[in-house]
Amino acid sequence: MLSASSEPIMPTALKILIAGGFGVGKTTMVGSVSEVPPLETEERITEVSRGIDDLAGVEGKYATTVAMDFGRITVSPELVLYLFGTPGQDRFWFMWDDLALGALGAVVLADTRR
Ligand SMILES: Nc1nc2c(ncn2[C@@H]2O[C@H](COP(=O)(O)OP(=O)(O)OP(=O)(O)O)[C@@H](O)[C@H]2O)c(=O)[nH]1
Ligand SMILES: [Mg+2]
Repeated sequence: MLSASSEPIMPTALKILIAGGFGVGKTTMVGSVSEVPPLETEERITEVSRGIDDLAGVEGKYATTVAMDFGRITVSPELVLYLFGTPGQDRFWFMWDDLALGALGAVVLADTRR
């Protein structure tokens, strides 16, 4: 992309965190709004998670994020949003601090059915 003076436009990049508890739809949201195929780190939920991760209300969910989600939205030639989705399981919450570093803001999802 070139500006009126033929100078290349370097867009301002803003980091937005997509956070929320287990299974609220963070990965689904990043994948839905991203203009590029999202980076996903989904692994199958196994029997070992029974009694630890509460699937009540999302019984069809078969995978969970084990690191992060990533997507991109170009708002204008001057502005690009980078979306970082957190893992939702309690045991991965320590990663939220690092994922939030440098973020301008966050979207916190809640599943009102649960
Ligand atoms: N009813 C309803 N279900 C949804 C919607 N979006 C996603 N889901 C379902 O809700 C579940 C959410 O799954 P994910 O997107 O993996 O949720 P997540 O927050 O990334 O989960 P973790 O990373 O494991 O914490 C899935 O079973 C989806 O099919 C929605 O808009 N409405
Ligand atoms: Mg996820």
